Amino acid sequence: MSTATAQFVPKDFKSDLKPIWCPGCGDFGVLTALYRALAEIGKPPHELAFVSGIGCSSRIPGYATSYGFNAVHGRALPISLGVKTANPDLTVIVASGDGDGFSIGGGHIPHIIRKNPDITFLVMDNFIYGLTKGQVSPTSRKGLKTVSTTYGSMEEAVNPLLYTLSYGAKFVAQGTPGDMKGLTKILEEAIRFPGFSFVNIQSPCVTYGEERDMIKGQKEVMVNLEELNHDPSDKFKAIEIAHQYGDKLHTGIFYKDPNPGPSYTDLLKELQNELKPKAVAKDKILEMFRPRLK
Ligand SMILES: Cc1ncc(C[n+]2csc(CCOP(=O)(O)OP(=O)(O)O)c2C)c(N)n1
Ligand code: SF4
Ligand SMILES: [Mg+2]
Repeated sequence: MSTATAQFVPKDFKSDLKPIWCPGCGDFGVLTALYRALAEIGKPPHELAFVSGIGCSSRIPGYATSYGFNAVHGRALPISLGVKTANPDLTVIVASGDGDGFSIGGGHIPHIIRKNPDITFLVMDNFIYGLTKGQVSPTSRKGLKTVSTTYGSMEEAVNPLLYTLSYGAKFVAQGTPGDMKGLTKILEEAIRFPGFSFVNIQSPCVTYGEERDMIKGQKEVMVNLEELNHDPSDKFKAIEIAHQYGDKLHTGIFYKDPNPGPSYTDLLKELQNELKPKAVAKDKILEMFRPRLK
């Protein structure tokens, strides 16, 4: 699937800023996989934009050589839509966390999915609020004791795979830095997908996470979807497998629409081209307002 050019190497996408994540944080692996995937894709850094919210995972735009916007908590998706609309030729990648993406930012998910812009949404799912020192997150398992749930969480966890699949996302995948080769391949395919793509990345928080979610624990429950002979065009099977989120760690592409059709970005371009001949020339715009200014 790769159309790699020899033009770029992973370090071309690395910024001069040194990550300040805790040693061993899963986000280091995610960042490396991203650099590798971007080198494979071969688009130059000035044609890329990273957008994020707030969280450890949301630091990614600072660590990439590209356009970047470290925005406010939970608002990466609408801001990324603005970026993509202003410049549809940019490859836009959103870096988010389980808190940023599914808690404060959760309300944006159904709407970005139904719009289907050509944007890639990456969630570093570590089942916890890392940056703010270990509070319960929407993907934390019921019963988890944290600084904010002293007696154990009493809520059911959000299932990011089921959530996005049932809202109609056309590309849904899951990866982990515990399988770097697999994660790089998934990221490459997600970025190349011509529409909204979502990748849930189980990226361990080594400081506040549970032992079972560290790479060693992940390996005990990791199942490769390709080895299961899962057909990524089978949405119903994808939904069935997604129910095992939290118990098993399935890696690979759950669902990829074989006929994705035009994205919101394509439709906007089409409309703009159609309206262009009727558009008022820039130097005539003031004339339109003058009668009202009198
Ligand atoms: C409006 C607002 N509310 C709360 C916060 C505090 N806050 C910053 S990051 C964060 C959660 C981060 O968790 P997650 O998105 O899972 O990222 P992680 O650090 O785990 O990668 C919270 C609650 C904030 N910055 N802004
Ligand atoms: S607190 Fe957790 S998520 Fe944040 S940098 Fe440290 S290990 Fe990573
Ligand atoms: Mg988190």
